[in-house]
Amino acid sequence: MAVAPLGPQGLIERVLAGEPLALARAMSWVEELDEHADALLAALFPRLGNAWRVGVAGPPGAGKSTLCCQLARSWRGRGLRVGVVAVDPSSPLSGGALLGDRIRFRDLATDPGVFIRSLASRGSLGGLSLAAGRVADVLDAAGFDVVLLETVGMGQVGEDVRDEADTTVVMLVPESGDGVQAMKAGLLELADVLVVNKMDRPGGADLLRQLALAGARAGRPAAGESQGAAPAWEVPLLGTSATSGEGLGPLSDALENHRQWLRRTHGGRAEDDVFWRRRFLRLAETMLVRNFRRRLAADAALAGTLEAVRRGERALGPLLAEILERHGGGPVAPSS
Ligand SMILES: Nc1nc2c(ncn2[C@@H]2O[C@H](COP(=O)(O)OP(=O)(O)O)[C@@H](O)[C@H]2O)c(=O)[nH]1
Ligand SMILES: [Mg+2]
Repeated sequence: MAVAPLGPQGLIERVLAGEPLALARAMSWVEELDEHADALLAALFPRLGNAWRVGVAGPPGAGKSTLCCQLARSWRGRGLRVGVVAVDPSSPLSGGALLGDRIRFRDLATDPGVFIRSLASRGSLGGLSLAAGRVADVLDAAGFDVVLLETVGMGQVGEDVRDEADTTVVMLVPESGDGVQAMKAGLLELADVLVVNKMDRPGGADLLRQLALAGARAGRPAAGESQGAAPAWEVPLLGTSATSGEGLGPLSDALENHRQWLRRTHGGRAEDDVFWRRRFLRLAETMLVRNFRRRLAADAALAGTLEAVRRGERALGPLLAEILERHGGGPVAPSS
C-alpha cells in the first residue's frame, strides 16, 4: 500500500491521537529538526507539560534498560501510558545494545500504551539530549503519562538529560567502580533518587554502605532553582536487582514521592513558568542555530572570505559582525 506523503497538518492530528506511525515520523522530524519540525513543534507546544519525565542515568551495562522495562510494566499495570526514549551515544544505530533493548522490550513493543524510541549517536542539532527532550515533547503532547529517558549519565549528556527530566534516577553498580569515583564524575549530583543495582552481585551491599557513609543523601534545592522556604528533597538511596525485580517497589514509591514533592514545590508542570520558559528558550536557540547554519551553508562567498581572514587580509571581528548581520535572524527559505 502506498503511503501518501504527510505534511505537518495531517500529521498533527494523528500524533495527538497517539498513532504509532505518526509518532515515529514526528519524532524523526523533531530529532533532525527538518523544515516540517517547526510547524509540528508549534502545534505541540501548548500541549506540553502533562507527562512526568523520568530520567534513568548510569554507566553502560548498569541495568538501565532492564529497569526501564520493569518500571514501564508496573506503570502499564496501573493503566498509565509510557514512553521510553533511550539515548546512547556509545551505541551506533545498528549496535548490539539497541538490539538487546529491542529484545528486552519485546512484550512492551506490541502494547499500544507503550512507545519506545532509541536515539543513536548520529549528530542531532543541539546535541543528543536536546533531541531526546524534543522527542519526549512529542510523547508528552500525544498524552503519554510517563516518559522514561534512559541515558549514560556521564558528563554533559548526563547534565543535559537531568535538565530534561523531572525526576532523575542515578544508577550505580558494583562493577562500575567505587562510589567515590562516581561522585567525582558528578553523577551523584544529578540524582533525585540514587540506586545501587545488581544487589545480587558481590559488592552491592558494600557500595550501598559506602555511598551512605559518603553522605550521598545530602539534600539539594529543587531543580537548581531557588525555592524560598520549600523543604529540600532528601535523595533516597536504594538497592535494587532489576532482573529479579527486587527493590522495585520501594523505588517506585521513591519516584512517586519525588513527583509529589515536585507538585508541592513547583505546582503541576502546566503551571510551572520555569518549565515553559526553559522549553521555549531551548527551542528558540536550537532553531536559531539551525537557520544560521543553513544560511551559512548557502553562502557561496563565505569560503573566499574565510581564506582572506586566514591570509591576514581581513580582520575576523568585522567579518563576524558582517556575517551575523547577514545571516543571523529571520526565517530561512525551505531547502528545495
Ligand atoms: N545480575 C544482575 N544482572 C542485571 C541486573 N540488572 C541488569 N542486569 C543485566 O545486566 C546487563 C546489562 O543490562 P542493561 O539493562 O542492558 O544495562 P544498560 O546498559 O544500563 O541499559 C544485562 O545482561 C542485564 O540482564 C541485576 O540487577 N542483576
Ligand atoms: Mg540500555
